[in-house]
Amino acid sequence: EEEEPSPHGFIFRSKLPDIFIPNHLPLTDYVFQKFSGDGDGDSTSTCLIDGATGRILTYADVQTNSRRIAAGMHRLGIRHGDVVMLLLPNSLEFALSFLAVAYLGAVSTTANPFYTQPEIVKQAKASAAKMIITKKCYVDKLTDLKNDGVVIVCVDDDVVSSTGDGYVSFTELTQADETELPKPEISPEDTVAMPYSSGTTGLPKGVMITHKGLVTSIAQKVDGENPNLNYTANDVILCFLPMFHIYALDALMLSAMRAGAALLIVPRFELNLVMELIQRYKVTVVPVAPPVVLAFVKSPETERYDLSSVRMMKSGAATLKKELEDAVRLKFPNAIFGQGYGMTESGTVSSSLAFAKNPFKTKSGACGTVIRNAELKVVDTITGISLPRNKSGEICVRGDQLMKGYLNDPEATSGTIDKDGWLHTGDIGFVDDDDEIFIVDRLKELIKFKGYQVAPAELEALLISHPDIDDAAVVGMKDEVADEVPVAFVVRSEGSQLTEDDVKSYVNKQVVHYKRIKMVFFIETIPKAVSGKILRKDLRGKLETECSK
Ligand code: 4UU
Repeated sequence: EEEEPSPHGFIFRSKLPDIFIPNHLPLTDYVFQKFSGDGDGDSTSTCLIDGATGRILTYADVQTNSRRIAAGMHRLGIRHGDVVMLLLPNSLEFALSFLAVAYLGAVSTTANPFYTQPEIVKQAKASAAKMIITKKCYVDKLTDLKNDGVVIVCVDDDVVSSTGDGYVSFTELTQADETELPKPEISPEDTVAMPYSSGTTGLPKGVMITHKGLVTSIAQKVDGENPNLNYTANDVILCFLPMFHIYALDALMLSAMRAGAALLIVPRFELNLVMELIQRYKVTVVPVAPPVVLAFVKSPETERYDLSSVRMMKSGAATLKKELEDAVRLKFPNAIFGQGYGMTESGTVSSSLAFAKNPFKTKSGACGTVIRNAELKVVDTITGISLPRNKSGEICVRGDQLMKGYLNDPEATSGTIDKDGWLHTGDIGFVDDDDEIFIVDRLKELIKFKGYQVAPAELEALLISHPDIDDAAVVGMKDEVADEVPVAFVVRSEGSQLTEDDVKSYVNKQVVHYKRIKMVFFIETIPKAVSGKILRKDLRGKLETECSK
């Protein structure tokens, strides 16, 4: 039976009813609402556990500490609207610093601490960061920024302040007096988080996520009588996914806090350590990305640990093969498994209703159902007309959870969010008869290595900067473990003897490990449309023929 589109076309909504979302509140007021005034939260309950040291912070501790840090940042000159870069691995300090910045009405720009110096400098300059919170082992990459007047704070430096080397100790912030914290007038439209993402095209850009956007995104998952993602005060949520990325920041850290759950923070994914922690802390929720699912499935050691406490396992950030999903279910017999699908620019787009308090039956391979208080449509990539169920097209999403825009880039913003408020994800998928979303392809140029973003344009710019390279293009090649790896097509300048190894070593030392080029193909010309756009489909096609040789 054919469905009739509304006058606005086919629009999909959650099966869960819309709820009231208090997105007029500043982020920290909303996140800790249960722990203020007549809220029913228990401030002595565990908020954060440091998996590395076993240190525990209660909800009261987290609020006090982050307000002190905010007062300390204020004393060092950070004001409403200023940008602070968090260059930290997953840690208590990451969480506290993020909240401190939010209390001030300032903006956290988050970055991978493994970034190379040029990658960090680019983001710090583009975002006009005034302060960087980091660890001593990374300060060598920050010398130029420090010389330019950026305040560098080290979380593991116990020497209090400016003892000659010019770095500030984090203890100077944590020992500040929280009664000195000013009460800035925070507007719901103020940016609070600014991760970098390349979106559908081009170089990484600052994604301006507002208080209203984040509050909405969190509420869409964990609020309401029947929350879509049923985190409770009894949950211990494992966090090894990187906190600088929107998935962990929004769907783990802040959502856990809103629900009053405990977040067990792990600096990085190490399978046996993670299983040991699950057993020791009786972890109930394990958010993962596909490569982690693969690690669990392949490990013969899962049986050595008691993983029976896990009741929920959610995968996101990249495509998960159905066979892998089916295989991991067997290893976590007490866990509901499902996916979430999201994007830096949009927060969570969809989440499995298997995680709802009153769950729905769901299918393996689905990425969930569109989040509540939002709209989703699937549009024909050529005509832009919205499509009915079971027809593939570009997924578009609308709602208060979307980013405000890209920093200083109105063109990229209007190329992503159209005049009617629809964000075009650059993902190809469809909605089935049960409202479940399936992602089948990617329209945008983004490459995802184990769920990490690799922007082809960034690597192409580096390649073209080589004197022996006339032109270049980078595309993703399918890979068993990483899902996709970046490979380059290179046009050598006339007479050049440049080798594959030359190209790789030139680029790879300038970028973080997952952006490293894995293969180089020398060609005569890069196929381009008349507009100058690289015809990536043609190159991917070439790859298939090259690799089957
Ligand atoms: C196939 O990866 C993310 C965000 C993930 C996320 C966020 C909140 C997951 C669950 C959640 O609750 O962001 P980015 O910006 O790094 O990458 C976005 C892109 C998507 O456009 C899509 O191409 O990553 C891909 N992607 C997925 N692909 C994300 N999730 C999925 C998925 N299946 N489940």
